[in-house]
Amino acid sequence: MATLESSAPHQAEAQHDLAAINQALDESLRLGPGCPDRLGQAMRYVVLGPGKRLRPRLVLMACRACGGDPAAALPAACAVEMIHAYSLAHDDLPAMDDDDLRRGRPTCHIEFDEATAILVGDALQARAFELLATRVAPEHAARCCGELAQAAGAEKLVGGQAADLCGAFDGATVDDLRAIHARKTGAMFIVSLRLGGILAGASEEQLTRLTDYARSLGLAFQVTDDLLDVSGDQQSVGKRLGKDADRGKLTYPELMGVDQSRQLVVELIDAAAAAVQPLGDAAAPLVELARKLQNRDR
Ligand code: GRG
Repeated sequence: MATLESSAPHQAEAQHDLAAINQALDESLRLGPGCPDRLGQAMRYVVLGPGKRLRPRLVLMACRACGGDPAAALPAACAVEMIHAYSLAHDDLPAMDDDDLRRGRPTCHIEFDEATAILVGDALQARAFELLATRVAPEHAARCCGELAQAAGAEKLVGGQAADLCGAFDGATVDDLRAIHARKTGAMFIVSLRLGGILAGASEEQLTRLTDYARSLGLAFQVTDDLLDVSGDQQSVGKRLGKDADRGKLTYPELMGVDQSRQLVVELIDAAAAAVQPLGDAAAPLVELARKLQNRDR
């Protein structure tokens, strides 16, 4: 079974990053006395649950790839994970995907209640921007806030979710699906890489390379997400397609078939690797992570 954990030679670095991210998330969610206990507990439940921390890891890796100090990027790493975690908690709500399980545990509105799950999202968004505004180097703070706001806003994450929920997919093409996922999934990958680069003082050319990497990686991630749900036998394909069809959702395997979807992942991972190759040895962990994503099982 393949996970996204790194193997040698970058395993120690990956484990160090993961531990640093988890500790920073924990510390940044110790909220003051004004925060009601139940709200604080729910925020911690949503963020500190057993996620892969892929986006915050990408922040640190991009920072290192551009010669920066990853410790200085930790607040940005926490900020993107908080936005991601809020989006999952809201996506799980009855008004959206109506899911009972997330990260192997009851979703926030099941464990707590719907109003709390909504407020958790509101509070996590605010906390994410507070971290960026107050904890990263002042000369980069405004740009980081602006880029994260763009990625999380109506033209990207929220817009992609809204388009997905519309479900007017009769006659939709792979390009239509890509356009939704570029907003719903891709934008948060792109901003993760860009924040890491910005905090390392990366050049515009380096930022463009990180952006190209993230665009391909984000799409590959989405296609593998669809493929994970259909891996196994045709019966499970039918189940997943039936479920998504009920919800008016489209998947890559449904539109292109399983084999072509797998081929698309291979091409996207190659494109991601090629985008950061010119950054040299420092970008090797990004290439390694992309290759692992190709074979991920969760
Ligand atoms: C509610 C504004 C709003 C947006 C929701 C991200 C999203 C938009 C919905 C999630 C639906 C989904 C399952 C998309 C597939 C790709 C994806 C984002 C999977 C979850 O990300 P992981 O696998 O999760 O990185 P962990 O739990 O590991 O952090």
